[in-house]
Amino acid sequence: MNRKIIFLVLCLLSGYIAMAQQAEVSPVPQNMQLKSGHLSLGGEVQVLGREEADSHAVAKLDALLPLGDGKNGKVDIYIGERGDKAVRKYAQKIPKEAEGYYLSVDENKIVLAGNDERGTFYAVQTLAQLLDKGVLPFVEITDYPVVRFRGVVEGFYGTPWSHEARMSQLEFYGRHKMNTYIYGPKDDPYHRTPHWREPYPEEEARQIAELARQAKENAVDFVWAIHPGQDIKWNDADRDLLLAKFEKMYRLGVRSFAVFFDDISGEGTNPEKQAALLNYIDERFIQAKGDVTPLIMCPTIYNKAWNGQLPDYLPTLGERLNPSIQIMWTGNSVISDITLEGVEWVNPLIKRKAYIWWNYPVTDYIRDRLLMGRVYGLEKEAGSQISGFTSNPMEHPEASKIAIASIADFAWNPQAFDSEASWKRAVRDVLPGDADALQVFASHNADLGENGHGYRREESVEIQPVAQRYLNACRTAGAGTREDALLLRRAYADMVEAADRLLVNEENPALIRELKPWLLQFRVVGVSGMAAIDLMEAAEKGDALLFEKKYKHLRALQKQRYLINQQYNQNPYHPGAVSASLVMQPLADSLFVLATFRHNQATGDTLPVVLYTSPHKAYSNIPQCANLPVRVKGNRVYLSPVLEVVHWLPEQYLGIALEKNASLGTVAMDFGMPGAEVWLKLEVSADGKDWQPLVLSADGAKGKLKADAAGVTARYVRLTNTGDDNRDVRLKAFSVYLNKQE
Ligand code: BEU
Repeated sequence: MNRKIIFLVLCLLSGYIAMAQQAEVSPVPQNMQLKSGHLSLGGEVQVLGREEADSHAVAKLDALLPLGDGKNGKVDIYIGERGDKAVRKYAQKIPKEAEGYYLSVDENKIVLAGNDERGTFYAVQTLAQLLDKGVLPFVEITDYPVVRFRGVVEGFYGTPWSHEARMSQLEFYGRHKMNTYIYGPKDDPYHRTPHWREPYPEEEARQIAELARQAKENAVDFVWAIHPGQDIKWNDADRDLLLAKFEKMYRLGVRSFAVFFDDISGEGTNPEKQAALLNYIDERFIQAKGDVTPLIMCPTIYNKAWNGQLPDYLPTLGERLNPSIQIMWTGNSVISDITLEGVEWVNPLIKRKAYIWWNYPVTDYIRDRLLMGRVYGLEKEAGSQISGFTSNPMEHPEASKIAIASIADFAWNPQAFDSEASWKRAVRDVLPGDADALQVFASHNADLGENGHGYRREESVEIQPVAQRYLNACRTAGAGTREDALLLRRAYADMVEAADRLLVNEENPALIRELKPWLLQFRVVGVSGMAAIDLMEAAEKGDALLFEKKYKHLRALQKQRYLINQQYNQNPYHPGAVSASLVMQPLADSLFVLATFRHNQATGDTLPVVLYTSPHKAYSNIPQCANLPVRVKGNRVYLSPVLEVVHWLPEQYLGIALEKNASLGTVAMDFGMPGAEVWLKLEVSADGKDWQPLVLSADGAKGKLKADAAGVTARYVRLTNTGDDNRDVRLKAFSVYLNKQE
């Protein structure tokens, strides 16, 4: 072969490879064959079938296409659903699965053929991803989703998403081939007790109608959920009020409905009554309307760990609920991975495939955190054994999109799901211009820290082995290697750079607003890390002047961290913003402690090594409460509240173990029920062995409790269920006020 020919072949090949690399489609199609060659859409484009095809798909297609100038020849686009005239010729190629589609691009035509309307819409979405500056690769795709219902359940406690955020989410779901958005924010009073029986005020009603329209345009079912269980009366009056509310929502344009019975106690938990009500709604409303999608319900026992509390509950639902009603399920526990073993356990009990309510990336039980890491812990094999997969997100809608995009990828094609690649693609999708900076931030803001559910995530994965090695070396040999110090310095510097860039990013202002407290904290951790390595090296060299300078800097940075925590994100549950808390922040703290200790030993100085963290622990043998973080605000030491109902068995106790004996003030508690002082006993102890009772009394009419512990010095404070009954309570508050004199 002469040189010219080789050069030509190489050019063609590299052009083809470049095109093939660009032709990345997410979710990954079931079958995609890229061919050599490409089609330029610069010329005249004729769309055939637009009258019969799904109107939303046609609208998206029109928005996509440049108007032809006739220069590049003619391209025909055939669009439509199975049976439509324009695509009849391709009937054999269209997959039979719901929402499936066939797409092909060749020299002079494009085929977008759906098995149904959503299929056509998704064919256009795929086309949009393939299209790069008016050029398409030659390709043939047959594609369909494995999980039937894919999307998001806005089901968290805390500030509900804004209307604008929801509008943006619905467009995002359409692009990512998600077909479901379930509206169920716990803090919307018209969704839940106390106002579920009442219609929405005018403005909220208008917004819901707008969301229903936006959902339709983006091929998403807008599912409106009601949460009546905490105060429902099992009578005709409440049943009719619930139906009347559904009817009102129907008139606003809602065509999909759900009823939630999660996190309730008392009468409402009765499975026979729940099933009877749901079947009634199903028959009289859902099926009777004719244009409403299958009813969805969230059970009271929504995870395997709770099955023992009411063993008849799930089989009763399985037996009695009409087969078309979907049953939601969070997995083996409230917050858990989704495994094949787990869904194979529940499916026979409920006599249908579970509809997953995945509690990720929700942060309502750890509100000082962001979960921006990669999505993992979803077993591919579970995909075909579930009917739906919805993600419960963070109250930060833009930041949640990173996890949501990966969940869309998993649910569409679990076998092809590549967690790492999907994560990086999602980061690029959310912030293309500063994706590298956001990737750095996301990789260090992923773990949940200690929490009541015990769920954890990997964080700072690439640098973690270096951090570990460096710290070990400092501990054992007094110093780490230069190479490791350099790698760590670079990683901390990357954090600072990423924070600086993101803080002034203007590409996605909504995202930056959400991230701001964590970006500020992230930056401080980055600077602290670099200063901590300097401090360690100063201690190693015995350079007292440099040590003192760096020590002061680190103390100032620790104070900044503390102040950000006191100033930003001041929710009443878990105030503040914690960042890079699994690897990078603990490394900076450990180096600070180690270096200061060494310096003090060598010089006889007594520089304090106190960190601004809570040294106190939960003290409980109730499984739901044993790992609760203990927080400090001023002189108040308190347990993180629990969102779920807490099942408190006789003789089980709940309390706080202080770091050391302290002089106490008052103890204040709230279990969301009156009369708890009758079956509870409050005690304090200095050593955890000898206990002294305190007088417990009701604090006002609302079920709060208090005890005066002035003059008592103790380390342990506990409350025990002294009755014979299991108690279902809400752990809203358990606070020990320390004596201000201390
Ligand atoms: C996540 O903290 C979370 C857990 C549950 N208590 C609630 N219900 C279900 O998971 C079914 C959910 O609303 C809440 O966001």
